[in-house]
Amino acid sequence: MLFTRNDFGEDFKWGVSTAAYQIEGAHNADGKGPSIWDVFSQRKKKIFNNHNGNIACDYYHHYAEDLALMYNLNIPNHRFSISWSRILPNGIGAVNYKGIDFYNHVIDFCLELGIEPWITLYHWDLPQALQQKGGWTNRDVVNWFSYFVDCCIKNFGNRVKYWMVLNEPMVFTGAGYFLGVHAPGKKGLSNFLAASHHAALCQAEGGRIIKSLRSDCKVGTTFSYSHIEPFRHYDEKDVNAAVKVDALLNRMFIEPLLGLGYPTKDLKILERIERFIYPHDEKKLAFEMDFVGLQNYTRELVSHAPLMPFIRAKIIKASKRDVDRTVMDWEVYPPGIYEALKRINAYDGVKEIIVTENGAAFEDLFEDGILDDHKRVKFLQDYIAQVLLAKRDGIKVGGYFVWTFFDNFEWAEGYHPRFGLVHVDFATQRRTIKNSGRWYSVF
Ligand code: IFM
Repeated sequence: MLFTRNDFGEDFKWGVSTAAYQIEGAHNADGKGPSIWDVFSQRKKKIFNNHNGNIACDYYHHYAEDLALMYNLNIPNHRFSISWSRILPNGIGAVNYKGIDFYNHVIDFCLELGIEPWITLYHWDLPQALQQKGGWTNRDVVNWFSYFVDCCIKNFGNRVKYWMVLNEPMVFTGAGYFLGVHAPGKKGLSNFLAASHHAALCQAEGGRIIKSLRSDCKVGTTFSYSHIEPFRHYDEKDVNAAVKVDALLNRMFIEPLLGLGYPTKDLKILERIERFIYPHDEKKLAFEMDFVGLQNYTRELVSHAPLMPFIRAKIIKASKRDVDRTVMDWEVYPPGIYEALKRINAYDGVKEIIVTENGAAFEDLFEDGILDDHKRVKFLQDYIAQVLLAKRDGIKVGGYFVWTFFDNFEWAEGYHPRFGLVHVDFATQRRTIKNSGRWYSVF
């Protein structure tokens, strides 16, 4: 290994990321209302082996031991999300003070241990009560979300400095409202475009609300972002297909935020979003964030696909190519994170980039009580080396968070993919530090 944490400088933020539904469990405890994931995961055949997040890592009851473990692993920053329906069971209206207490305990204990809390406001678990009114496809979501943001900042903003508005809007709108493979399981272009426009409005409005209530907070929002290449560089059709997929997967949410509007020139079908746009929306979509969260795992190769509806392009899976890949069938491609950082850095208006997620799921095996996850160690070393290269090349990258602290509920894939630095035995809730966790704590 050719670097240590010191090479990144004292101000560089090292951390781990998690999300409420993936770890907390206690799905109906102490007045929590149901979220779209509570409901979706009860539907048959939606999730690998019909798993659900009812118990997950039971972090709701184990957070103190888990944060102590994080402290022992020398992890100074913890990114986590707030379950909207835990603090507002109906999405708006009455506050559940037991839910507020839970996050107060988590925040206070983090601070006591010297761990900086970084909060994501929305990591995919919309209150079911709001889904019954159309969820993200209903423009009222901008008001509902504003109410939630206001409630979070008023309760926690005095102790939490770092806030992220949304987690990967392209994934929750694409998988949840176009493909129907994530909650709430809706499909179709109209649902997707409506949900996307409202999410884009919320990402900017959320930023404005945070800053207006606490000008001392640092505000960002996160984007999934994969380096994209044509499958055959010499084939003009593949080159054009790659441009379209890049517009959809990488540019659709960051560009309106930066005041550039939706990338309709490179993906004509996006013009249909216009029917959800009201006068003056373009201005409302823009907001100057203090930082942008990059969530990068892989690169995508794209080929022309004349039969693919709307986009005429498809992603060639890693398993169809002769490349190293993870349990998610994502190619291991460390230079991709450098390319993603470089590209985001090139936008005017991006002040700082934090890698808010990067990591890998591999088959983890115990041998004599030791979990030697050498593939994950190498993955992290190779990706972090690229982050260092980017920093040395003048790219404004200010932090790196591993996805994720401990094995947890991986959405439609259930508990099968394990991304953690810490192994969780879901039958006993026993935590075991993997070699990657040991490495991350000392390098
Ligand atoms: O588990 C997810 C997380 O919730 C969002 N980003 C990608 C991770 C791995 O799939």
